[in-house]
Amino acid sequence: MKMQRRALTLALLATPFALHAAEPVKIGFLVKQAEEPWFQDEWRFAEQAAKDKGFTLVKIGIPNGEKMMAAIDNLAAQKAAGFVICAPDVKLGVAVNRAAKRHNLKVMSVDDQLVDGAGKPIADIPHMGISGYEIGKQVGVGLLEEMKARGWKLDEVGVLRVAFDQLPTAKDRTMGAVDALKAAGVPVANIVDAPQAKTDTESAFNAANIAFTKNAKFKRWVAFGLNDEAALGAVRAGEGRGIKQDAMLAIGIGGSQTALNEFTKPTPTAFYGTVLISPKRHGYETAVAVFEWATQGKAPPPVTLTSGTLMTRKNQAELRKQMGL
Ligand code: FCA
Repeated sequence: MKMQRRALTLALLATPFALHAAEPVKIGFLVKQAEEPWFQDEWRFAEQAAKDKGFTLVKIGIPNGEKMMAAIDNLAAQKAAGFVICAPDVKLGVAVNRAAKRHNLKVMSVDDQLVDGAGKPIADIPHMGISGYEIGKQVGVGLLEEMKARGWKLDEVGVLRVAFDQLPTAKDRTMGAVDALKAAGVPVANIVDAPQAKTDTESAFNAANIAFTKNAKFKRWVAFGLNDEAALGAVRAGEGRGIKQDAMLAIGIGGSQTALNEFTKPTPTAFYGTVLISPKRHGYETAVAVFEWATQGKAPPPVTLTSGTLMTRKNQAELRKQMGL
């Protein structure tokens, strides 16, 4: 009797372990723009998390709503336990939440917080993003300092805001920069909005070109947008019109390869700096959070906002090292 019970106990103990060993937990990581270096970096750190914690990461690019829904179904078919998502449109929030619940998948958003039909953040989807407004202010302050160093008069400089206002974090970021510039005395009349159709370099380039054409009276410019690609598009558009490094200054947000490529060019371009944010935290921590939520029932905090630091050619190597990048 005693022996039998012991055998039974051993068998019970062994079963879950055997199942676990045979099939590692799968966690999805869905991003809207897989070709963008920032998202490549997030994936890289999420892979690191998967290796460290012993789960399998399933990476899927979701450039539109249709691909996004197909990806969620695909994860369910693969028996994934949950996923991290940066959706192609934050207004798809309700659809994401419904699909996740239907398939019993844990879901957490990264970078872009999902909203409901009324534009309100969906409270039961945990989120990790950047503190957009604060980081935007850092962009503005960085521009002000360099304008001062160059002896530019605030009222003679055009301010190009590459805008993507349908994405709340993009609006927060760029308005933070605008507010910092306004607070320092930049005239409101000098601020030019350049709405971009998508959040990539080409769209920013097109938007900036139109804005430069319409505002030829400004001989000097500062520019920014929601990310490095937006700032870079403005820089390239300026170069095309003869507004070069001595007449233009741009600061991006990100600090991934898009920015590093500019910094390693032998001659400085108008891409003066970027606010470095952490793809390591966003990739690694969100993947671990969903894994632990699915396997241990430990729900992630509702909202985590990460900070940034101004990075230029001068401090890039040191700063990236400090952040473990
Ligand atoms: C958004 C942007 C990305 C990146 C990320 C942190 O998703 O589109 O470029 O800045 O936030």
